[in-house]
Formats: sequence, C-alpha cells, structure tokens
Amino acid sequence: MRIAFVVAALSVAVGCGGDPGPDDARSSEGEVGSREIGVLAPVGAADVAFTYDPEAAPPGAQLELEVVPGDGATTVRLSADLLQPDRGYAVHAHTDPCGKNGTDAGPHYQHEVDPAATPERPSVDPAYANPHNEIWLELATDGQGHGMAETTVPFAFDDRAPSSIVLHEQPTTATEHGRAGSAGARLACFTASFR
Ligand SMILES: [Cu+2]
Repeated sequence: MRIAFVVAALSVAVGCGGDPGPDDARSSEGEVGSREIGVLAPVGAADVAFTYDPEAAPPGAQLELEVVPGDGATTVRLSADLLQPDRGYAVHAHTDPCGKNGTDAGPHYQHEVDPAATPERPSVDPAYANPHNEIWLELATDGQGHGMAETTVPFAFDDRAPSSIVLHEQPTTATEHGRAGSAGARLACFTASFR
C-alpha cells in the first residue's frame, strides 16, 4: 500500500524528537491520505503559509491538513495550534496557491464550477457556493489557540484539486443568495496540494 506523505513546510519541531520517520494520515478506519503542515509567517518571510493579520492569525501558528479520499467522497481535516484563543475562523479550500496578497489564492475551489462566476465576481450562488460543492470548515479554537475541524464532501478530486486553504475573519460562512460563500477578510493562507 502506498502512503502519500507531504510536508509542505515545517519550521518548528513536531513529534517526539529523534528521527521522526515517515508518517501518514491513516484514520481509525485505516484510510490513507496525505498530510501537509504549514507554519504561518509574515508575508515578507513566508513561502508556504502566510499571515495577513498577525493579531488574528499569529506568526508561528501551525496548520496541519489531512486529506483522505473515500468512495466518491473526500474527508478534509484541519488541525491548528497557536492561533488566537477562543475564536472561530471560517476556512475554505481555494483554487490558487497563496501569495503576498490574500487575493492571490483566487476563488473557492468548486467541484462543479459556477458558470456565472468571473474573476471579478466570484460565485455567490448557493447552488454552487455551498459546503457540498466547495470545501468549508469551521475552526473554533480553545483557550490555548488549538482547534480542529473536519468535513466530508461528496466528491473526489480528478484532474483538478484545490491549491490552498484560507482562514477568514468571520467564524461561519454565509449561505444566502448573493453572499453565499463569503466569510470576511482573508487572515491567513496555506498552500497545500490536497494530494
Ligand atoms: Cu474562502
């Protein structure tokens, strides 16, 4: 059995020291997926995981993304450490890698792409901008800034996959027509292959 294991960026020690060896994202059901880790850094110093708001998304915060393919479905788990304590973040998979500007990550990844969406006007149609056609997570941190979130979407990646996850200002994602998918400013972005 092949085990995909990707460490996108790892600038702090994790694990128990010594040779960490290969690892995988095997769940309790024995599925195998990928795991990617990013540590937020200020825009000038980041290459993989960017913070655009050092107060709400502190440099040094660690994001760990697990993607586990299922039978025509995909489970995405996000674990975070050292974020701002006791707050919520709406998190989405976006189409493009992160960059110096929050907008570099592009719009939300959609399994079925909204034909009405344009680069200037991203999809806000709930028929497309919803948590079954996009990947939405609601991350809530505890008093130590740790949080975990998970979603399972009813599709698998084919030739397309997301390229990043974005943490937004609002704790939840709007669902009403004309605002569907919106969650406020982009606080942080983590470039991830989802493979
Ligand atoms: Cu988003």
